[in-house]
Amino acid sequence: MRRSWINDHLRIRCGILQPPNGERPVHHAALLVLFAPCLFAADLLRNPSFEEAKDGRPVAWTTGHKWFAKPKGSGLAKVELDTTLCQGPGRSCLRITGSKNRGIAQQALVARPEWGKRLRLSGWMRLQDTGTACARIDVECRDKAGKYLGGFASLVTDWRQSTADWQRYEKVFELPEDAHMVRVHCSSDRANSGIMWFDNLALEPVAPPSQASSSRCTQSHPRRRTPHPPR
Ligand SMILES: [Ca+2]
Repeated sequence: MRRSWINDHLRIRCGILQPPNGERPVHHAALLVLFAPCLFAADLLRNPSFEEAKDGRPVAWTTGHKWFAKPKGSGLAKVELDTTLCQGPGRSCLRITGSKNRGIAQQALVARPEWGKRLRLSGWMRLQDTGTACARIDVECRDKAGKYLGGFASLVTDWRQSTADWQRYEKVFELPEDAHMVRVHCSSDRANSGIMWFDNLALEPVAPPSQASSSRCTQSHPRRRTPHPPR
């Protein structure tokens, strides 16, 4: 039934079917490209493309995590919205600008049974003059008691690239059984004085291996430890 509705919806969007309420069909193929992924994927993240802002800050993402400052006393890199460029459609992305320090933005989610245990993390990153520092997108989990369970997915840029255009990274991973709090970080992994950009993240449930038609894992380089607060 659902598949039939989706097929009809797409065919109306393409102008193949007439909509039942007399609404004019939309003929732009670009709209199909824009809307089709929304029909098949459910991003668990809020504001994954950094298009929602309040008081100039990205909605649903927190910054100012002083525990992340390294080296000690160096403060945090500036984490802000960049409205001068973005990856793909949209008008903004997340930017971390270092000043001999590193920075982080974080979003916390409470795990829900309907997600299942198999998830896909993906996102785009871009670099400018970051030296050997890497941009990262990480997932870490805690149980109900707040016990740290570890890092479970890390998307990391190549440390040999100091400047690089937008590149997409993706990894499929399993949530631990006791996962309750799931935190997603965008961060710079070490002190640098360059700029890192992040855009169009996604954290999506995927079917178990037996049902998945494709569950490729690419560009995953968990070279360094997932960042987490000192205990
Ligand atoms: Ca964006």
